[in-house]
Amino acid sequence: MAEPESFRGIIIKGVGGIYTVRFEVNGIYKYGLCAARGQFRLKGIKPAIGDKVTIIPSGDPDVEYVITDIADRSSFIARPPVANLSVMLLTFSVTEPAPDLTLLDKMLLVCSLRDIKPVIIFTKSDLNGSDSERLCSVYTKAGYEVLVSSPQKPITKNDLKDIIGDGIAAFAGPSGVGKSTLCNSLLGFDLMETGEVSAKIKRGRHTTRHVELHEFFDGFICDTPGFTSLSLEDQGVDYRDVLYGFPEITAIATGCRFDDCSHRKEDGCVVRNTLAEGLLDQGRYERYTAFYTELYDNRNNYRHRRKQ
Ligand SMILES: Nc1nc2c(ncn2[C@@H]2O[C@H](COP(=O)(O)OP(=O)(O)OP(=O)(O)O)[C@@H](O)[C@H]2O)c(=O)[nH]1
Ligand SMILES: [Mg+2]
Ligand SMILES: [Zn+2]
Repeated sequence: MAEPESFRGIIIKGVGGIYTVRFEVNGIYKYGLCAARGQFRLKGIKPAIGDKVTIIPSGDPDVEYVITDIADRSSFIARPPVANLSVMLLTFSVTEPAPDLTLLDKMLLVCSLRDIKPVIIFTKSDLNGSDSERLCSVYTKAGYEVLVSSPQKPITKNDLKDIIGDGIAAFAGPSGVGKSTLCNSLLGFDLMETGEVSAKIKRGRHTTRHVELHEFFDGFICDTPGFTSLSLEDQGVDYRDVLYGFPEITAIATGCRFDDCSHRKEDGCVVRNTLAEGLLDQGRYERYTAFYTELYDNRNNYRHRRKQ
C-alpha cells in the first residue's frame, strides 16, 4: 500500500482537542483542522500551540487531517502554554497595576534557562513618566532590551520585526497591563482589511482566555492570559542557576575572593562592594538574594524530608 500523503506544519490554534495547523503546499499556505492520534494521549503528550507537527489526511470531511508526529520542542513552559517560543515579550505596566518586579525577574531567569529571548515592555508610561524612565534605566543597565509604550507612542510593528524574525513571540505578564491592547494594535493593519478590527478591540477590553498564533512578518505573535505568580521551584530552577537571570551581577562576580561566593555575606565579595558604592540596583540585588535563599533553603528541606 502506498504511504499516505503527509505535510509538515505548525499548530496555530487549538479548541476542544481540534487543532488548526498551517502547512505549505507548493509555496502556498493552507490551514487544516486536525485531530491528534490517540497514541499521544497514551504517552501523556498534549499537542500545544507552536508545536511543529506532521499531518496526514484523515478521510473525515469535518476534521480533514490527523496529527501523526510532534517534533521535539525547543522550549515549553506552562505559562504561557506555547511550544517553541523564541521570544517572550515580558509586559508590565509602570502603574495600574504596579509592576511586580519579583515576577519580572523570575521570568527573566526562566527565559535565560530555556533559551528564550526576553524583551521587556513597560506599558502605561503615560500614567507615570518618571517611574517608566527609572525602570527602563534599571533593566537597560542590567543588559536587557527594553521598550516603553503608551497610547501616545505605542510600540510599532517595526520595533518588533527584527526581534521576532521567523520565530514565535508571546506577550506574557500580569492581568490588566495591556498585552491584548498591544497585540491587537500590532495586528490591526491586517485586521482592518478583513473588517474584524472592532471585534478585536472589544475583546481587548476583556480578560484574555485563549491563545492563538497570529502571523507577523515571517514569524508569529500571540496574546496570552495574564498570571500573577510563578514558582521557580516548579520550573525546576536550581539555586546555582539564579545568576543566569542577573547578567549585571554575573559580570562583576568574577572579582569575588571565593569562586563559589553566593554574594550574600562572604568576605571579599565584589558584588556587595559594588552595591555599597551605589553602582548596582538595590532591588535587583535583593531579588537575587531572595531567589537564591529560597531555592537554597528548599533544597535543604527536600534533603531533610528524604532522610526521614
Ligand atoms: N493609560 C493606559 N492604559 C492602557 C495602556 N495599555 C492598555 N491600557 C488599558 O489597560 C486596560 C487593560 O488592558 P488589556 O490589554 O486588556 O490588558 P491585558 O494585559 O490583556 O489583561 P489580561 O487579558 O487580563 O491579561 C484596558 O482598559 C486598556 O485600555 C497604556 O499604555 N496606557
Ligand atoms: Mg488580555
Ligand atoms: Zn560575591
